[in-house]
Amino acid sequence: MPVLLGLPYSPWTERARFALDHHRIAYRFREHRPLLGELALRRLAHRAGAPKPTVPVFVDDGRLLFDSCAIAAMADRVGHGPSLRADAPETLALAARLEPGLNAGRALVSAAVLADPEAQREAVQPVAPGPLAYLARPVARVGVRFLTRKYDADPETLAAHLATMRATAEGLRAELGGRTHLHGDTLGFADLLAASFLQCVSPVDHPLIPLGPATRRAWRRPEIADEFADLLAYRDALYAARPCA
Ligand SMILES: N[C@@H](CCC(=O)N[C@@H](CS)C(=O)NCC(=O)O)C(=O)O
Repeated sequence: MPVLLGLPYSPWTERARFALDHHRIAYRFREHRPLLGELALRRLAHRAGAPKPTVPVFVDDGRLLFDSCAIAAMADRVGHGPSLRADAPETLALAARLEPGLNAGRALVSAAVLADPEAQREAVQPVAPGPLAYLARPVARVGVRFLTRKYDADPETLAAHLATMRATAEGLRAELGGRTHLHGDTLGFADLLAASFLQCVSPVDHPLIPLGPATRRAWRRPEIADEFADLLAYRDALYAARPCA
């Protein structure tokens, strides 16, 4: 069976997963561990000629797909049900427009986790359960610092990141124009791209993306969450209809 290697809480992983589930493609989810899994991820990226060792990675019979948009486009080709138009030029253009907003979101989530010992405890809980999680908090800090370096997320520029997020959300609002879907009348990968960005504005409440209370706080940007409540409602409606594998 194909494997999706990813981070359950990562918006890039989740949008690929949503597309696979939409098309009812069977796969096994394997969790990537930042830092610990870096070497294995680099080896896979090297084998695939991928520009960066990132997740999600879809592994099917030795064939590797290293990008959420590529995974969604593959799902469109081989899956069941209506196409998400993942490789339509307007979808790819939106992905490029949203990426700076997502990167800014990742930088702000990382900064929030670094500032919150409880969020660090929740981050290491799966590998160090119970009281051990308190002792293992430095591991979470090392992991988050590793990711901030890897993605060049400079914590000195938090205000600029917030401005990038606000501008991205404003662009999205204009493009959505109060409708239920971005491009056309049906769900498209464009909507899943939007949802992935909005995850960093305020996280969705869905059983597939379980977040502890402190982690949930770290993912919410109180400075802009209320301002974009309309976009969050649009996102929540997409998730109310999200198929689960
Ligand atoms: N263009 C890629 C970007 C994926 C990406 O940035 N992934 C990050 C998500 S935080 C990642 O792999 N982080 C974990 C790591 O680097 O170990 C996609 O859409 O799949």
